Amino acid sequence: MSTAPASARVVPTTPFADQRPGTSGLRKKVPVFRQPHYLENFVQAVLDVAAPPPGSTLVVGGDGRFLNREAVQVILRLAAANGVARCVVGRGGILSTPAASHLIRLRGAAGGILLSASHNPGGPDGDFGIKYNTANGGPAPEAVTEAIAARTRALTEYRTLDAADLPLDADGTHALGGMTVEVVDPVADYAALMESLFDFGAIRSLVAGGFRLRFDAMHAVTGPYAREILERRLGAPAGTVINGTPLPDFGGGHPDPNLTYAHDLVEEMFGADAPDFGAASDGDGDRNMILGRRFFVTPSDSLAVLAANATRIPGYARGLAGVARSMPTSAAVDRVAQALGLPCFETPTGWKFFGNLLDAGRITLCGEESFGTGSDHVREKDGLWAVLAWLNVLAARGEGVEAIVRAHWARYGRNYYTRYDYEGVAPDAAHGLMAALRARLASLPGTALGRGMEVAAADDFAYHDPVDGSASERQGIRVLFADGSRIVYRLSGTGTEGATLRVYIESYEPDVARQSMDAQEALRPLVSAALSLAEVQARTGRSEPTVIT
Ligand code: VG1
Ligand code: CO
Repeated sequence: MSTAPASARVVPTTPFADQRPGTSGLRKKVPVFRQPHYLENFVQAVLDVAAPPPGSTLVVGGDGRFLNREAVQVILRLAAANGVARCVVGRGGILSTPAASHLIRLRGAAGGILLSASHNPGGPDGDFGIKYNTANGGPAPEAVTEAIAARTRALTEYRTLDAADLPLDADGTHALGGMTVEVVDPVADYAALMESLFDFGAIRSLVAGGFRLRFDAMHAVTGPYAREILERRLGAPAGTVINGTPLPDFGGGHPDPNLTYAHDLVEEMFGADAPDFGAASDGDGDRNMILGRRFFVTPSDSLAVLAANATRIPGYARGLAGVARSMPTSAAVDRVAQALGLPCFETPTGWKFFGNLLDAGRITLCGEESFGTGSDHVREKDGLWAVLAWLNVLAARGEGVEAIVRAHWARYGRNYYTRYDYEGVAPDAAHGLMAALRARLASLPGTALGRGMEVAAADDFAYHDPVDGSASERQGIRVLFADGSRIVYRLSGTGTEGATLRVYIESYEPDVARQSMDAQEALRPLVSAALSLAEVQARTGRSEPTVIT
């Protein structure tokens, strides 16, 4: 145990007006975070609001992006000066978001401070982010993030220590002022949790039998996790994990697992000698993309397929308590819930809204259309968990990805789905578009947006948490049609430049003979109705979206 000389110090500061957490914590450009006192202010606000009781532990770690290392040292000094008893830190300051969530729960920590801007690019001009998770391992609920935002605007000083940086690249224990800092293997506990949920023997046999898989870690945090689990524990050949070395700038790419950004993987999976299964994860390891040979599984379908097949996985063999999806996520999982007689909840966008339902044991699986899938094993979405769940189902059923999804559609119907993102829109234009839609909501029911497209209902989604009764209003505009088709409009809460408008479009197709269309083709009339209803081109000046998923 080494002892760093340390003396506490109170630093006067002026509050920052722009430290309001969004969908998933505070996300800003790196130069914003590098302003003097900026990070310290936010961390002090978190510590003031969290007020960890005497003797408590905090978990600290991040996805390894630019500024991660420096930020961890700053957080440790503030935690020590604020009387935190112990900090558990991933070696090298690294923890994937789901691994951090697990560690908080495993150690009975009061909470955790997670450093990531998820799928946003990193580097000196890229994005950085910081998020507070509570004792359940999940993102702080809205009441807490609101209190943190209020505190950031009121702070006039923060407490830190004058102490040298701690050596975080080897496991071990250090003293920092009166606090103990424990540096741990970021992978071991998480890998053990995965092994407790899934049939590793069956997956090992599948792989040994010649089933070929590829995992793209996108130079982000999951590289070491995937190598340990897929290559070492499940016996996949070396090289199964590509882009497996985490880099502070993710190799210059967007660590975003979708068809646009995971290009190395997509090229291989849609190429001549494609493996049987492909997957990718994002910057902090909580997202996942699942591919079969020349076949893309939408995240909404992935959730539905996993719900329908959950009892084939040892960790879920006793069945599911219920399921949940975020509002813009397709209703594919609702059909499964209906067939299985399971409760199904519709929550606002963002994982924090699943926390109460998971804690109360009302749901077991949940997911979002934005490549997020997870369960009650942690309180974050979990990219590698989803990959292992799929591998377990594939091993148990002995069928391929495409065959399983097509059989699923044949039984439950297919929800065609797409999302249009307009990034970097002038904020006034984006807010104006939403305001104009809101103003028309009452007059929409009964109007036809095109042939056979009569609006059945329209609203601005409001959520009433069935566990604690809290209300979240204005969570996105829904335009609903009698045949189950939907259009949803909302503004992103994770962007760092201008506003991002998201338009989500879905239709339902029960007829097997009509389930093999290209999704863009199938949704064309609904997409054009959605864009003209909101006057997207006139209001944003954009004739094309930035990204289509
Ligand atoms: C986006 C997604 C949302 C997800 C959030 C955080 O939010 O739409 O579903 O929960 O990112 O994901 P928004 O507000 O930009 O639409 V990530 O992997 O932070 O952690
Ligand atoms: Co993420």
